[in-house]
Amino acid sequence: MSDIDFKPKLQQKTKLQKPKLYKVILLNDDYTPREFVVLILKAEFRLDMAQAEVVMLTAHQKGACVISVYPRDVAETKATRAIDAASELGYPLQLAVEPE
Ligand code: TYC
Repeated sequence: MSDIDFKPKLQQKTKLQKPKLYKVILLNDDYTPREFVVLILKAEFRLDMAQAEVVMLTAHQKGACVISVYPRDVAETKATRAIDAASELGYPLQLAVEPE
């Protein structure tokens, strides 16, 4: 008789966790030019012109607008890059990252 064990192994019980998603939120201010906000939304967050204008105007009128959701490291990197690009030009643009 063969020594090979064909019995099924114990089922793995550990369930894979769904990766948590984080919102990147655009915050309004009185100084950053609208055109620059639209530019950042297109370049960093890959929004098209129409989406970028809606998000920018919503933040402008309501104070804040969710841009999109991402895994934590992507959300933080994108928010930081947007803030840094604005800051280099002297604009006070701020973005927040929050769990979904
Ligand atoms: N409120 C700015 C202005 O009137 C434009 C602006 C919109 C700035 C959205 C930030 O998240 C923002 N120039």
